[in-house]
Amino acid sequence: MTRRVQATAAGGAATVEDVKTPTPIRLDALELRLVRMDLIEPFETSFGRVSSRRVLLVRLEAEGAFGWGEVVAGDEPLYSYETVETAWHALRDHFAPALLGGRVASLAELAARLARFRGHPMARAGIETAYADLAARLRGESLSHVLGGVRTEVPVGVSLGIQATVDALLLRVERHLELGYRRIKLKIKPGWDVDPVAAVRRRHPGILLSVDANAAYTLEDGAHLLKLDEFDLLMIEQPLQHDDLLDHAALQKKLKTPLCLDESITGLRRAEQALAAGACRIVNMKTGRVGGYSQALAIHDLCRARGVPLWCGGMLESGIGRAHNIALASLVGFTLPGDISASRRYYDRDLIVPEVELRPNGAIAVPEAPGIGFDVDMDYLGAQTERAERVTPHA
Ligand code: OSB
Ligand code: MG
Repeated sequence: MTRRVQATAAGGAATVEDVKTPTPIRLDALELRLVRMDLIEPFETSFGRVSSRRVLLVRLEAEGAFGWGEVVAGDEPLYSYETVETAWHALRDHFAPALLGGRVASLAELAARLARFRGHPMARAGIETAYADLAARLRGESLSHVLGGVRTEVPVGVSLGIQATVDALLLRVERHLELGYRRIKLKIKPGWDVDPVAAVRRRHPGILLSVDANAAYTLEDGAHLLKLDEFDLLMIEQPLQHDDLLDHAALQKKLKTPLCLDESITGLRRAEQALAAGACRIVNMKTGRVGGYSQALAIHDLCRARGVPLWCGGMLESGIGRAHNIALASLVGFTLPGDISASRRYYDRDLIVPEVELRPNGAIAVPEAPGIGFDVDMDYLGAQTERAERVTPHA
């Protein structure tokens, strides 16, 4: 993996070839933890409703150092086919044995060791994110810096779930605008689309507003989706099937509003194909969905080279995944507000200290401390852990 970053925070020019540890390092152990996180209120999308979830955390140990990663898979295979259990299996039984006991010098080497395995992008990303945190800590640099980030704060928006009534939605839009969020994204599905969008747009004519269908429609609904063109939306995210490109391209031809793809962009090749086909004009980046930082950085560079707006999506992450998203969103190609909210948006208490906070200007500070830049609250983490296993090399 070779990549270029134009500017450093200091304003100079720098080239980031890869994410490297100072010297090749022996990977000693992988600790897996399933952690219970209760949401402040249920979050509903076109594919389901979640009020409590289990988060799979990965702690990679190497010669006395460690790094934290997060697997963004859910309890059920709804957003994608992965679950916390399939990721646990892939990590413990396949990825860890392929890595532990061996030395790696860079993210590219780590990715290469796993390249023969197919699929399981979220599990893969769990280990790549842990490695990047570890590498940054060993270098004594922030994760943002190691990834080639240039921003000191990242502008953010908020994703609002499907509500029982339009009034309940309007209340939540109001509340989050008051907090400073710079873009409102509404989850939509058949039966909850034009009316709530029209109501929010009527009440807030000037805001950045977008919608996300999580693949709830088909091209047959094209005429209905064209009605969304009148609301001056920033984008319509993943209206059609989760693995589709061509129907999205056909729909984009008829729509004025830019389409953004989330679920369909599963890696660099798919991103190239999506842009070549005209399937979207904006890309949502999720490190978990694309299989980790090696793919995420390559897609970032592609979008930047093509002038395609990019933003960082979210998956209801704990503070660990949230911290990774903040670091990634500090890269120059992330030109639109991300779905990276404050910890409080979803959780009463987070696994990190301090928790992620929103500035009144609707941005989140990019930490400067080494690695992800937050401490893990080991007491709370211990209290919330439902299962833990330390995987070491087979003798
Ligand atoms: O499609 O972006 C999505 C949450 C879970 C699964 C998929 C999505 C989402 C969100 C919430 O929209 C983003 C967040 O704030 O974490
Ligand atoms: Mg989405």
